[in-house]
Amino acid sequence: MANFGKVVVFVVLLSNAVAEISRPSQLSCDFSDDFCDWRNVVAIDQQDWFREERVASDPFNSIPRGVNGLGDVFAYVRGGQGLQEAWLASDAIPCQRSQGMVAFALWKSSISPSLEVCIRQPPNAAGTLSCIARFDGHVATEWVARFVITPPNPKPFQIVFRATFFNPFDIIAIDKVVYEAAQLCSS
Ligand SMILES: [Ca+2]
Repeated sequence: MANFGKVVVFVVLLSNAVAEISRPSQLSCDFSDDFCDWRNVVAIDQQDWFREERVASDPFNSIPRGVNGLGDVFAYVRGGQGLQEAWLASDAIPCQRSQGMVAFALWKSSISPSLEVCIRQPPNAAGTLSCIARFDGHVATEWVARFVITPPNPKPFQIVFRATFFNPFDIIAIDKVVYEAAQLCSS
């Protein structure tokens, strides 16, 4: 019975485990090789983030190149039928003693979808996100630089990019993510 209890505890821990970063730069990512310490979330949302050097739904909705031109891979997600969300979540940040910053390049293929930068706390929480910035509306059909200040946070949390779509042809892409924070706390 004691062993059975241990197995149950282990499985529960495993299913809720989120890797923890030790340096802010682990979340700085250009997506050239992989998603670094960012994870495509499944089950909670409806769409998935992928990596590609160009993507097109139709002549009006395309991301024809990365920030540094064709061949420069970025992360992107497309809409689907009806209201669709796609989350890209960081590994857990143990805590942030002072203000931090997330900077990134954004390309939104049309006006309707939005990209939010959110806090998920505690890590892997199933509930609603607490979003600190939202990028929507008019677009430049080009890569644009964006940044968000992340407030001090005394407990472990994740940063989540949440894309929200209403149109299956829309695309949102991000690249050159940089996360800076003066001090993380060791847990
Ligand atoms: Ca997903």
